[in-house]
Amino acid sequence: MLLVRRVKNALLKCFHCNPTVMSILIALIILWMIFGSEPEFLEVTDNFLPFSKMDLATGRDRPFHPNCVNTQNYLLNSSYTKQNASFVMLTRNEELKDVIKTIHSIEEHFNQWFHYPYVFLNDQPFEEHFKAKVLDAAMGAHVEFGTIDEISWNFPSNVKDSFEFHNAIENQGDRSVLYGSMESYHKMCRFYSGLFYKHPLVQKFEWYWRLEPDVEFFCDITYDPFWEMFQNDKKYGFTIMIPELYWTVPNLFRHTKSFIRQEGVKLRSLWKLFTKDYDIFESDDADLRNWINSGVDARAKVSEKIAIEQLLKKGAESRSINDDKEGIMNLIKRARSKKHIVEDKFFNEEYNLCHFWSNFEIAQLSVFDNDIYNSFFQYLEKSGGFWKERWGDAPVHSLGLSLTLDLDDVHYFRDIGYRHSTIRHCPRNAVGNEEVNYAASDSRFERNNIVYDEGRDYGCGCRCICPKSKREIEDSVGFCVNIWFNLMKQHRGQERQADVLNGNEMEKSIREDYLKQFENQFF
Ligand SMILES: Nc1nc2c(ncn2[C@@H]2O[C@H](COP(=O)(O)OP(=O)(O)OP(=O)(O)O)[C@@H](O)[C@H]2O)c(=O)[nH]1
Ligand SMILES: *[C@@H]1O[C@H](CO)[C@@H](O)[C@H](O)[C@H]1NC(C)=O
Ligand SMILES: *[C@@H]1O[C@H](CO)[C@@H](O)[C@H](O)[C@H]1NC(C)=O
Ligand SMILES: [Mg+2]
Repeated sequence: MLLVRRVKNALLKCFHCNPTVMSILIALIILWMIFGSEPEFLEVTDNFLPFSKMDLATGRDRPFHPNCVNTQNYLLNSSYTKQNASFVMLTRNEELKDVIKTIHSIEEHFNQWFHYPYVFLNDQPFEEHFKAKVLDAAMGAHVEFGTIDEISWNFPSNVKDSFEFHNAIENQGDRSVLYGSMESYHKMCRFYSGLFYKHPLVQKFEWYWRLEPDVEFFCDITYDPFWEMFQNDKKYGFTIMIPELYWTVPNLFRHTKSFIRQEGVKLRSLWKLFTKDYDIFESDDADLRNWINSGVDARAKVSEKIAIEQLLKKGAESRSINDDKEGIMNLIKRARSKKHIVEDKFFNEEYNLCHFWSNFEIAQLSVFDNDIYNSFFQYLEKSGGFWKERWGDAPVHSLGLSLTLDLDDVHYFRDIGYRHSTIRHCPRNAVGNEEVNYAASDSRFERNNIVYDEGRDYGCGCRCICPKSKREIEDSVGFCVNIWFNLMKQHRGQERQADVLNGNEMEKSIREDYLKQFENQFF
């Protein structure tokens, strides 16, 4: 409430108002702060329906099957071929309980029918007890346990013993960057960013499905996602896409752009998903030039400037500010707003912070194990961002993938209900999904008297049981899904160019309108 007090003091100084007017104003300001301001990424959509109730299927990407599949028949289809694939999980001995939870969930909802093998990786050797319990839970699926060598796990020796290294990690703790002060977390992100796919046990396969301890699957996956991806020319699949916390990656995009320039990389259409096209705003006002990124921003920001300008002018003339709530609101809004990532605004591009949430991934190893991605990782490693900042493997993967993949190479597994930590995606069931019988492969997976959520329009889930308590990520942080959907609705290659806006003209016309509106009030 410091802000309120500051505004109040400022107002008292500027305008000699009486306390009643002041109280009303303060009350309005508080109401506005509670109801009027949602962080940008929480705005769901300007569409009428929440995303979770919309049909997001497009000609370019849709769930592989609109409904549950009869898995017994599916497996008998003579064209079906089991893929060269495995699950991959990095974990620690002490996470055994959570590892078992994950295995139970994926076995029950998918692997009881498909029997894909597992690869477990650790920077320490796995204990015998851990191995025995995991083998038991995996129900006969093949399991491999691997240790990660020191070179792959640790930072290079010239880095890891340096003062700068320890200082940087400590400093991120002081600044409360999420997980920034945990050295092991930095190692984990670096390993997943550029090294997991080099591990000899992972290299034995063409495809992988990444798992983590304590994740949960809510729906049955009654077909083979590897096979369907192969059949449909998809190379990378995700189930949750969200924006990254800005302070974990302030320089990631800048380094990515330098890499692109240095190597002369030809960007692919997936790049569009992660970069904000913004319009070029030409104006004599340097502040406006820095604040404005698009035509949509422009009108709002210019109006805001004019409202503030008029407010201050009236203050100077000692007139009543009673009728100028708009000016006050704008003054506060400007004081509260965060500057855009100006450093990243070169070549008309800015990272929108969206990324595929990489704790779930189904992909071909070659999307990472190729010359471009490998040298991208080496370049990032040299920049020091894995320790100077706390780059997550998710934004690194996403930006790196867009150097080699097109939008059409990526698949949204919207039908896979999934939870990791407190974030979850759970689709509405497909209409008629209960008509396809569930057939357990083993008595451990028998189900009795389970009532599944009713099928709904545009539902794509198979026998999902969605927890009621938590919010659907498509609706609570739908900003990235919206960008995905809008791109996938377009035809291949149909891309928008930056517009050049005449800021001075716009300002002049908005000012005229604004003044006219006041004249109308007075007469
Ligand atoms: N072997 C090993 N595995 C690790 C280490 N740090 C993280 N991991 C694994 O890497 C994955 C992600 O790490 P977490 O620390 O859980 O990160 P997170 O899931 O983003 O964060 P939480 O929401 O706090 O769980 C998990 O599968 C961990 O088991 C480590 O030092 N050694
Ligand atoms: C077998 O699979 C092919 C390709 O996936 C599909 O086109 C065909 O309809 C399937 N056949 C049956 C009987 O389901
Ligand atoms: C699976 O893929 C790996 C990596 O490409 C290869 O070395 C291996 O021979 C393949 N295995 C099978 C059974 O095709
Ligand atoms: Mg975790």
